Amino acid sequence: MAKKEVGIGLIGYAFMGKTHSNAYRQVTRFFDPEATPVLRAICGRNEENVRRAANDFGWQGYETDYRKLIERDDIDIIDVSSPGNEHLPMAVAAAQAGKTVFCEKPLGNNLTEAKQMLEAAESNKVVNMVCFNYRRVPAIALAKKMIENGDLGKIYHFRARYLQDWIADPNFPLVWRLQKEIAGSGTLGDIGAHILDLGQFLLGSNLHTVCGTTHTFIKQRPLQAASTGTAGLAANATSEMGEVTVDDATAFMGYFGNGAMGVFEASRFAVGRKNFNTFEINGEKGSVSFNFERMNELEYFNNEDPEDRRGFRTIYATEASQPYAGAYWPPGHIIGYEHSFINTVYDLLNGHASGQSPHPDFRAGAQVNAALDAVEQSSETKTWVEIEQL
Ligand code: SOE
Repeated sequence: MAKKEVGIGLIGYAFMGKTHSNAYRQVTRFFDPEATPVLRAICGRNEENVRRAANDFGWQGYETDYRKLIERDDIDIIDVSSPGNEHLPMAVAAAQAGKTVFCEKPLGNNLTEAKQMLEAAESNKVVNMVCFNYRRVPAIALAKKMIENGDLGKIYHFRARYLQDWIADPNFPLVWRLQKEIAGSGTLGDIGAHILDLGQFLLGSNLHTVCGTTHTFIKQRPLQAASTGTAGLAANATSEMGEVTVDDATAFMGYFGNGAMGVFEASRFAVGRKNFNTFEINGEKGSVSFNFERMNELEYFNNEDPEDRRGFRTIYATEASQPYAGAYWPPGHIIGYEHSFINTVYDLLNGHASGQSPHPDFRAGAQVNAALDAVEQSSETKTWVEIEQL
């Protein structure tokens, strides 16, 4: 029987707009979700750009006002993939209109905003989900399954580093991700949020206390030229300078509710590291280690192997018996970055059809915001900070 069609309205047409568009287009080629997405309209303020995006990414049409998009009766899911300062009004309006809301990370630009979004989603009883796409990388989902299965036993350490280098050049322009009023924070909220979320997801426990620092290496940068393209992270510079108002790098440590120690580092100044999203988890029975730049592999050490055979082994997360992997190619025929979004959208569509919010819901997203705010507070006060538990 044909599945029920569900109308999608996507706000944002840059990097994330492109990854999400591709996911809605591809999902039914690999999965059989309980609702079939129809790409009704993509939304952005610049009409020329959004018209081009609608055409390039395969949308039926476009809107230039998000309120109009949300009002449309043929749209059931509102996808907020705009810069952070717009998440709050858009997600709240979508929830008030009774739509399923799917929002890019971090949920809010701070905890106060995230709480308002959580309240709107819960009081209007709408399905809600935050796009922390790395949760659905098959190797990471496999690590989660192994931890839940008790394969690592009691967890002692979660150690994560998310390193990039795309702003290491001091002449790289002042794009929106470097402006506090738009992005909320810098590396902390952009990529630190991912490793925080992964720690809380994989350990099944929230960070409770934190001590950390944030740092800005380059305080002035050339302003961005209007000629800059819309997809990806590249941008052109002008000769005029402006102030960088967010952090370039952060490091923090803390304790999870289950007693495990967490150590986190995120930087966009790690030259040579492109999307080096890594973690290692050590438990009483074994360890797992992951690096996104080799995203189809999970390193596993089993401390219960015979002593003379012990060592880290590489598991290829491409077996049909492993999470999500069976939807794609035969074992060993690897997948890429875009598939993490396809897997996420698959779960979103099933969540919409069943009325159950898939993980991570707005509560989990707001919990990440609570930890991000606590890191900033710790950096300012040079003290340990208790993280509010939602
Ligand atoms: C830029 O740092 C960025 O695109 C992030 O915004 C994404 O969330 C991350 O997955 C890749 O890098």
